[in-house]
Amino acid sequence: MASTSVREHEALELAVFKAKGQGVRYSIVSRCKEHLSIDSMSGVLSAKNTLDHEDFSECPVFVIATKFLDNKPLSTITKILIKIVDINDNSPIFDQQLYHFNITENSGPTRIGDVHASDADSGDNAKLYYEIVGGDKNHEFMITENGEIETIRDLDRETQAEYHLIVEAIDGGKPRRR
Ligand SMILES: [Ca+2]
Ligand SMILES: [Ca+2]
Ligand SMILES: [Ca+2]
Repeated sequence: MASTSVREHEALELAVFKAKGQGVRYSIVSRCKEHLSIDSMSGVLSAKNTLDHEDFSECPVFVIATKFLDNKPLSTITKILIKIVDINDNSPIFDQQLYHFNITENSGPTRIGDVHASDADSGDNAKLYYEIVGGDKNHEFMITENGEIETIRDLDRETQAEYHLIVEAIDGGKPRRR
């Protein structure tokens, strides 16, 4: 099957279909039909900017060419596969806005809890990294690539009883989104 690719959300001419004969009209059948258009006269197939990789990563399209001979329709069908290339158009979103964790003082390096974000894109555009960007001025905490927050050393309740850490999730796209 012929195939072509297009970046999501980009209006673009994809292909031109030409069937033999006079007065041929073109139409398409596809599950992403509303995000495509075909010029019934010229056979030019285009993507609309609504084509969304997060809905369809690829999309088979049947192109039907029809002409009339003695008032009888004659049709021929050809197929093209449209691959929709992901762009980094979604930022990571945390499952919760606020996480609460408790920890006992003087417990040494300890895992205190997990945070988790998700990203609607694919591949590197959805690969997430976590960073503590605030609330840790004495560098007492770290976060792993899986979002596990750990203490690096003993915490002392009498010195500080509560921490408000700010964690950011960053994806691996270009440019990266947070
Ligand atoms: Ca999208
Ligand atoms: Ca992303
Ligand atoms: Ca995307």
